[in-house]
Amino acid sequence: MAVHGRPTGPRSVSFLDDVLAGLEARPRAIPARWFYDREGSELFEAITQLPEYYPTRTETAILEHACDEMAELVGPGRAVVEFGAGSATKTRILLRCVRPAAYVPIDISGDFLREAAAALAAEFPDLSVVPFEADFMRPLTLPDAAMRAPKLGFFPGSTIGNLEPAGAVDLLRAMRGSLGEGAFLLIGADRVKDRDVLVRAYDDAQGVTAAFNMNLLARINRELDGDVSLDAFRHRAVWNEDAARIEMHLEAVRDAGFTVGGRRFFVAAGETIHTENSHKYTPESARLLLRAGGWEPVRAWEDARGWFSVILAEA
Ligand code: AVJ
Repeated sequence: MAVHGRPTGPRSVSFLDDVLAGLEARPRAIPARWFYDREGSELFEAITQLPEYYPTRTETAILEHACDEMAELVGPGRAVVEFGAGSATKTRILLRCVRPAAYVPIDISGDFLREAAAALAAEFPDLSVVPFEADFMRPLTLPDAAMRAPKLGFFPGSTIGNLEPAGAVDLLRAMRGSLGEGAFLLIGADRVKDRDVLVRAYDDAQGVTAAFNMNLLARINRELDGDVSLDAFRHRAVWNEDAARIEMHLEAVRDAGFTVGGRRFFVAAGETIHTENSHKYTPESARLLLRAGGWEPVRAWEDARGWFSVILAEA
């Protein structure tokens, strides 16, 4: 499989733009953020329950285990700013320990965000919950209500791993800018480990991850007036050793011609559409990445197998 980067430049705003540009590019690649429509979010939720998908349960256990120590290191009265609002269980663990003054979940999906925020506000009556609908991949100004307290950024799930190093550094710097002086960042980083463990986590026996990947094609058909034959493609998960990342691709099992948004495309048998990178880190590479992004690591926690880590860093 080719090793490649994506051209940099302004982030396109629409699903259609990203799909058309991605199908035209060589190698073909569509940004992973488009996985998460309602079906995709449900499939991801199912992935987190799979026996092979260790990250969610491992990170949750680390948080449960280290939460009091984390709270002690960051101190009381902070505003917890979560980048993404999809980690209900982990958020609750953190909020119970840290007892912050405010909780600011940031997500581009406003409906989901407001639902999640309302549920949390009901459970934590003393907490000021301030949902903020925004694309956190861009620099942002936090809502006034959260501006007074010092911040604790929370970015679990190793979602940082979806970005290539340059993009990850940009995001960390943007977070540093929005969280301000004296901020902490608590971030999940999945570890480099045995290749078979990694591949199985992204190519499970029940085919849930395959369905998650294939849903991107189904979504293209649903939303972009596409006529892609789903049976012309199959899910592939490969470990790219040089880049230290799992790549997901949709591979054409036969020549496939289709129309999307009125444009005609042809994918030859064996060609792939690259749909996701999930970078994995060593303790050293994670530290280096954080420092390049303007954050000084303070402490790191890991599970007994060293499969996942949660790192606390300081602005
Ligand atoms: C939500 C980006 C952390 O990379 O492990 C799970 C997404 N993709 N299975 C990951 C995902 C395939 C997940 N992140």
